[in-house]
Amino acid sequence: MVTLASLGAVAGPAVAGDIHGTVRFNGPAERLAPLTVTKDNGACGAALPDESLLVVSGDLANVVVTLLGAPGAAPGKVTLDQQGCRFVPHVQVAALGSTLEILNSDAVLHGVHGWLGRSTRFNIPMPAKAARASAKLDRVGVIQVRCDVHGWMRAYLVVADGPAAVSGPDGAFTLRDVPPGRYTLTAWHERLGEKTAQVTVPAQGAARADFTFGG
Ligand SMILES: [Cu+2]
Repeated sequence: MVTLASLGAVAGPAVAGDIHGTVRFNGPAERLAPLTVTKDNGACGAALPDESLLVVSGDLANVVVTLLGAPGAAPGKVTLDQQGCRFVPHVQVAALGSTLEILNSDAVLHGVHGWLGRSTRFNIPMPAKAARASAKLDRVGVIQVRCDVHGWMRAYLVVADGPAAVSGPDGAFTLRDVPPGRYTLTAWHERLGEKTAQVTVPAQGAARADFTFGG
């Protein structure tokens, strides 16, 4: 199948630039109550942090920024671990065609269930500490990962057919090696939804795109 990504790879852009940006949250961030642990307290503790909105000094983490119409990273391997009855990392991106490796660092049973919309992409019981499993990420979209044993556990895995990045604790992200051109960027957050921005990557040098959610 001919895709934009494969065409880009064949043509080989003469030059490419990085897109840098920052994601901000405007206004006071909601103070989230800890998640109550309702079972397996020996391994999971009494409460866990709610990671669904991470704002530090106005910078918003865990926003996934994607771009269409340019080649992304080659498929590789991404890892989702379970540590203290949390998924680690909470949000990540993967190139289309990558393999997801799932680990269980806990000594309790987890049931790792990946949903793309209403359809199950993988559903893997992981009973033992250091159990390993894998799944192929062969469809684009946001996979919500839940644990069928522990209802508070959530992670998000964004499978992208193009450049993609996640904002860090400082709100910063970088999309690397984007060929010159005009693009639409999409920024997605699990609670705050989507925003788009136009960006032009010049023939020489880097481009900038900033997002603001909330307020
Ligand atoms: Cu679990």
